[in-house]
This record gives sequence, structure tokens and C-alpha cells, in this order.
Amino acid sequence: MDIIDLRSDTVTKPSRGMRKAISKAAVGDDGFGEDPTVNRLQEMAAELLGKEEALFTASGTMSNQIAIKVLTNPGDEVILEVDSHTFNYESGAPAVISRVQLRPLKGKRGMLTAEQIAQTIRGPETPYLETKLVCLENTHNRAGGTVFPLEEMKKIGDLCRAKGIRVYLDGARLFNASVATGISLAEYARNCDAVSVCLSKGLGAPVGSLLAGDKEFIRRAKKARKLLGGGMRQVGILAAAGIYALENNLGRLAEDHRRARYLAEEINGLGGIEIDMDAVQTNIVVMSLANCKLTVPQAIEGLKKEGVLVVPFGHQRIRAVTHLDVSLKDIRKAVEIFRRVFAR
Ligand code: TLP
Repeated sequence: MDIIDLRSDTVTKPSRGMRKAISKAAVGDDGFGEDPTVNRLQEMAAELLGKEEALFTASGTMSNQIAIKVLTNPGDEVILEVDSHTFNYESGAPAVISRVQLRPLKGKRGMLTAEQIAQTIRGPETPYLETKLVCLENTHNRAGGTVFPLEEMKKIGDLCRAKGIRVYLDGARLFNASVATGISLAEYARNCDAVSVCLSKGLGAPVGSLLAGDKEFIRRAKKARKLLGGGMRQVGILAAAGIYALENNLGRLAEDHRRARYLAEEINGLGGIEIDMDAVQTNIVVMSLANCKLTVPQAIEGLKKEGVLVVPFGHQRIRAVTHLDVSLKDIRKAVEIFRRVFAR
């Protein structure tokens, strides 16, 4: 049975072209800054994101944790969205690694507003801890791949600059936001002190994330990466996959977005499935099963038996993600399978 794997866009396997690029990569010891392929990838990323420098890291989680470590001191407060990846899926790392206190706020479809943040900030005038960092996520994963409105990001950037608070953007899927809106990565990143993007999500590379900021941020980020055991050596073989992904797989994200939209339109309402269609803006479809006869485990098992994989995603919800290893034909087949499973 062919499996249609919609669990995440992280499940993609390196294509033949990507493997060829990997096999040809020039390498050197990145510990000495001598891997030419890593250096090229970092330069490409800095340019794309409009920042002075970029650093290749092992994962999105590592980029997020390095950024938090560099942009805070122990005891600081960090404002972030309650459904953000950092608050939910990073093993409590900000408390363990940076010893900061997280202040989660509930956003609308994952989006915080400048007003909300202004009302929450704790400044130097109080005898208590101070807010030193705001973390944003674009697109927002748990909200269903929603795009952060640029105008609001600008307002947040202005507010934080005026208050001396740093802004970090978890842009694991910023490529999706940029393709969906036509707004450049640099335009989004301009409102933040530091930003990360992932190569191993929709772009289809096997590993890697890029963290970008000014020279001083990257100097300190290199030390934090080392502290976390993330210093790498002849890693040009992985950077080559990243360069290949940037050069070949970026534009096609629009296809993933169309397929997610199609999937959502076809299955919304089936057997009680509820999808917030306004949230389906990129490659993620989050479905509520609150009004379905099937429970989340029953739905996942039923779909799996027929060859469609999805993941549980919070209370009474499941998630499907489109990516470069699922074709339109696969998505059409997945729709048929959803119809069969939810009609029962
Ligand atoms: N997200 C994964 C899971 O961890 C949930 C997924 O399948 O979507 N930021 C965002 C917004 C993410 O969605 C993820 C991964 C990360 C950071 C972490 O990236 P990695 O997995 O490379 O550490």
C-alpha cells in the first residue's frame, strides 16, 4: 500500500538532485570557518533575510534556543504566544538553558498584537523581573499555518525598539509566509533583531536551520551553539542540501498551499470535521473532531489503515501538512480516504 504521509513537511526525503548536490559538495572544517559550502549557504541566508550574517544550526529548536540565550539574561521575562512551538515543543529549554521566565499570551490565530504586548510588558520601573524579549512565529504552526500580518509585526517592532526589548522571529516556515503573501523574507525580518528559517520543513532538506542577525548577535550565537554541542565540522555536505533546497524548492511551495486549500475545502464538514478555513493560508490543515463520532485516536487509526498518516494536534484536533513528497494525485486519493473513514 502506498502511504500518503501528511504528518509533517519534515518527513520529506532528499531528492535525487539534492543527493547529487550533497555528493559533490566542497567541504572543510567549519570549526575554523573553512567549509566553503557552509559559508556560501550562510551568505545566501544573510542576504535573503537582509541581515549582516547568518549561522547554520542543526535544527529549528536549536536556533530558537540560541536566540533566546543570546538575547536574554537569566531571570528575564520572554513574551511569546501560548500555542507557539517554543512554548509547547522545545522541552522547557528556555527555563533550562537560558533560565528565563516565559510569559505566554493567547493570540488570535496565533498572532499577538502590539497592543497586547504593550499591556503586558514589565519595564525597569517595577521592582520585579523585566520583559527583555518578544518571540513571534511566522507562519504559526499550531494555529494552522497562519501568516503574521506585516503591519502588526511592524507595530510590534516599533514598540519593542522604543522600550529596549528585543524581538526574535521563529521563521521555521517563513518561506511559506513569503510565498503566500509575496512579501520578502527581508521585509518580515526587518522588524526583528534576529530570525531563523528552517531548511528541513517545506524546502525538503534533510537537516538544518539558519539563524540570522547582526555581526555581534552572530558572534555570540556561535558561542551559544558551541555550548549546546552544535559546533559542526565538514558539514558542507548538509549545507549543499540547503543550497539546493533554496535554489530549487522555494517557488514550488505555492503548490503545497493550493493542495492544502483543496484538501481543507473537500473535507471540511465531512462527518463533523470542522476546519477554520480562514486559517488555511499555507501548507497546514488543522481539523477539529469535537463534533465527530470518531475520537482522535480512532480517526488516526482509521486513516492509517487506508494509507493516510496525520498527527494528533492538541485537544480533539488532528493536523495534515502538504509538502513536496505528496502530489496532487496523492491529495485527491487522501480526500477519498477521508470520505470513507469519516462516513462510517
Ligand atoms: N515543528 C514540527 C514539530 O516539532 C511540531 C512539525 O512537525 O511541525 N518552529 C516551528 C514553528 C516548528 O513548526 C518547528 C518544528 C520548529 C520550530 C522546530 O524545528 P526542528 O524540528 O528542526 O527542531
